[in-house]
Amino acid sequence: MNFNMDMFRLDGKVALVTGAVHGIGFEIAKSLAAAGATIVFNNLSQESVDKGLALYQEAGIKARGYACDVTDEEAVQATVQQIKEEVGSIDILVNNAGIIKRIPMIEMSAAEFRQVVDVDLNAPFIMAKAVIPDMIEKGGGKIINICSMMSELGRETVSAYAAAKGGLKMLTKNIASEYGQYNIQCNGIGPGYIATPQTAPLREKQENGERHPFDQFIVGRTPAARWGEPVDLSGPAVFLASSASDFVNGHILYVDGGILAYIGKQP
Ligand code: NAP
Ligand code: GCO
Repeated sequence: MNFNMDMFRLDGKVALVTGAVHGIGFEIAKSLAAAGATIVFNNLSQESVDKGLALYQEAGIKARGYACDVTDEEAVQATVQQIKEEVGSIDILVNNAGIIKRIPMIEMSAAEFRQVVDVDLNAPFIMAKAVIPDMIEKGGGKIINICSMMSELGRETVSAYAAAKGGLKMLTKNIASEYGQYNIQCNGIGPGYIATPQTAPLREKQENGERHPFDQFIVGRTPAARWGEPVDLSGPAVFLASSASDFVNGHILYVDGGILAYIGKQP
């Protein structure tokens, strides 16, 4: 087969992007829609799903939204079945829903640690498990797990998040290993520091009007010398969702402005 640009098209594909009502998930969903996919998303409450539906409508995208907690296996199985009946079986799953708790490890309760691991690691397992049987039956599918810098690096206060995102990297490789034979590609995107509600507390202006020290730290630590924008993840997401990446499996594509390549500014 010869290469042509249509390999990046997603026409006729059903894409479920979890937690896609703002931030990274919403932008990824918009890019998959621009490439031709039918968009389905979920969020915790009907209220946030309704807000999401309004945003998609504003963006000119016909999306379907479902209230479903990604950590609830029964609810996930039922929602995936409902999507199959109402929209079609899922061709592309983007495990985007995620939370972070920034608490020094020795002050963090085991319940708080478990909650982060539940959403950021157990839920992608639950979601992938729910969609893989239909992908096998239809002869293939794409799973994209939203990993993190913290799949590779640690830092103060994010022990649970780093443990979960490191685990998600290995879950990605294992799904690729176990289901690659069925033409299922499971890859990760590792965003660098992206300006979204999740990172807003790290970018807030100081009372004296100066930039947050963490904001300055990240810009200095990033060769691109800026925070990422959700749209920086669009091209990588379309690539990994499309047949242009059919021989890419178990890979984590870091989209970080070069952070992981950089030792840091010399003193
Ligand atoms: P965000 O704006 O907070 O979006 C996360 C979404 O997930 C929210 O809509 C949230 O719902 C939803 N969610 C949380 N728990 C859920 C659950 N149990 N069931 C269903 N939905 C749930 O964060 P973001 O920055 O766009 O992050 C998206 C993903 O990228 C996350 O996995 C995050 O860890 C990862 N990431 C972010 C960055 C960054 O710099 N921003 C970098 C690397 C990786 P609510 O609206 O109700 O809160
Ligand atoms: C933090 C940040 C990060 C980012 C992201 C980096 O507190 O260090 O929230 O963890 O959200 O995941 O890739």
